[in-house]
Amino acid sequence: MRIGFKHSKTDSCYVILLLTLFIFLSGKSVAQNNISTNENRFYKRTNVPIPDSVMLEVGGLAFTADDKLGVATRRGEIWLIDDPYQKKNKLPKYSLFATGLHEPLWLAYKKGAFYTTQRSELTRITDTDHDGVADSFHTVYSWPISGNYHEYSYGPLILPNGDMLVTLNLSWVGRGESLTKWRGWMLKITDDGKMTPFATGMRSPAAFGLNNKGDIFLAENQGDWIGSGRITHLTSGDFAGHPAGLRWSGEPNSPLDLKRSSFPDSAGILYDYAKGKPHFKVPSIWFPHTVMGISTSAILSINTDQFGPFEGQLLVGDQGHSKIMRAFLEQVNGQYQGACFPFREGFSSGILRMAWGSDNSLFVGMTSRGWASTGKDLFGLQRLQWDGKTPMEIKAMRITTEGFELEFTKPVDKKLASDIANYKMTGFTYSYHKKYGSPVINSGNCSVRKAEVSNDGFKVKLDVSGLRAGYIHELKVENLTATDGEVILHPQAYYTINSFPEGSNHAHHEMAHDHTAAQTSGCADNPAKSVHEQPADWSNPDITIIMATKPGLKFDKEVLEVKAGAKVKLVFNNNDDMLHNLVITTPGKGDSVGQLAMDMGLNGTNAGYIPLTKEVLFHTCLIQPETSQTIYFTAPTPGDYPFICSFPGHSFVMKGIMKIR
Ligand SMILES: [Cu+2]
Repeated sequence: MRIGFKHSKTDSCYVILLLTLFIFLSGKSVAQNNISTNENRFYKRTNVPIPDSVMLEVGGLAFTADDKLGVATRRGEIWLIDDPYQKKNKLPKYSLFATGLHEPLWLAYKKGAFYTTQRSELTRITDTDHDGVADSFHTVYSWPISGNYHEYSYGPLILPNGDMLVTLNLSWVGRGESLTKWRGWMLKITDDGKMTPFATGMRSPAAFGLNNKGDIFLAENQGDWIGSGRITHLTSGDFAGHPAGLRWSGEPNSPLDLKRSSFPDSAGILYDYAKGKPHFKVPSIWFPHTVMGISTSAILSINTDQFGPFEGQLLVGDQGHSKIMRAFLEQVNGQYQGACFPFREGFSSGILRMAWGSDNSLFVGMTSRGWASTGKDLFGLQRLQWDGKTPMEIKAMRITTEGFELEFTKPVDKKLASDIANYKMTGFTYSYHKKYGSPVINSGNCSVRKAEVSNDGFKVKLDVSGLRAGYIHELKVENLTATDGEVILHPQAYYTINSFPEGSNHAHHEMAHDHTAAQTSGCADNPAKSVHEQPADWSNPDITIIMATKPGLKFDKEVLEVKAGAKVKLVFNNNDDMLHNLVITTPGKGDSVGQLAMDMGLNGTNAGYIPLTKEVLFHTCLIQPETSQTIYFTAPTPGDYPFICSFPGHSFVMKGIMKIR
């Protein structure tokens, strides 16, 4: 097969030209672009060229023993990439190793064989006659499927002893449901096909990985019962929070006997509800929705000092926001907790998988079809290389009896770092309920009362009041630089407290919290823009528009035609499996309103991601999956009015135009 490359050049002039064009075209994105440009000073990103004929929608990445990069695609292929580093040749060499697999979303390599999960089985794939093409597809273990589209399967993660872990997504029927056996579970499978149910409580467990101690961490995605993305430490018999998989906890080989029927529709906050329930695991680290991604997707441990100053930490990818976060974990009273930080943003498509090259560069495999991502490409393969320079970052954040200790990658300017005015901290958490997602609840400021810099300047001890167990603590540092004047690259961190260290003054630290105060997902403050009852002076609407969602993050209509001055009734049916809204903007302002919503951060969830701007004309609230909302408005003067879903990351694809004539 002849495999040709058209756009193979990753010429830096071309990249700079594109970047300049992008900045020019989207003034609002300049701040974000600066972050990406600054990150690039330390971690250089390059494209691994992909031949024109290959649709490399990456499902899985795995290096072979002879250092070829295996790539499983969502189209059911496995490609082998020879010299992905482009050391020997200007272009890497692609060869097709296997075809016809059923949506493999992972790839692993062990003792000369590839392993992947297809929808309904764990498969071992080998090239027994050594001609470079797979000829043996062996079913290691299989499980039933109902045919529901949401029954993705992931893995295997290969454990140090050679056993393998796979996870099975819940089916989606307006809520996460386990329609067939072991959906919502992590299963342990041996090479000879012996299966042991390992843990449950999963909803959409697209990724899991080992830290440098060999402990297992599971990444979850926001959904019903899951307020936000997170990583959770799992051992055998653990329950990670979504009750649907408990349908099978009565099976003879189930490692736990928690009953699904014991869950109320709304259970306060996860941390409190889990108290005293053995094996009910709370997240080790929450990744606050939209500020630290929207769909955690890949976990990889940094086990080298050749990738910057973060050895021992985890990298966590994000599909929807095309970025990578960094996680620092510590054990307090035997339980994992810690902080997450931004690491690198601006990848070309939605990140699903990451793999280490033999030279300690990071390969990042991407796909966005049907799921959308801030990276505009349909798929991609990129590579990150550390250039040996140390970025000024918060390297670690540890809890202490008084508050926190921050460790920096370089010595801090002592005068700036000892000024308590340069630290802002807020605590908040999420609701644990059968509804989809959660607003930010029980938000409360913490007060930083003292900041003490260590003699070598690498550490700052913060004395903080108002810390709460079961809460995420947002830290923002301002005006802080290294002694050499370098500005901190990512001045924020999110620390999840599950346990206070011995000797902490709990009574002093724990604020009373009021669970009944959980708000529902809000709407913006201006009710005139979101009228939910037919106005009293209308006898009838002039036009009724029924708008719905369709798969692939789309509205079902992209063009609406309405007469100026018409009384419009607009019914928005969210028949998708995630939260959406519908926002009509002033002419030409769809993208900028989308960007404003993206920048709302933690405040966004409670405002339904409706920015307070006159560029927003009319809107629905952010509505739950499988629900509907109707708004009434009078069509403005003639023009082309964009409509978007302003949920961060959706507006790039979920949009259309209302033509008023
Ligand atoms: Cu949306």
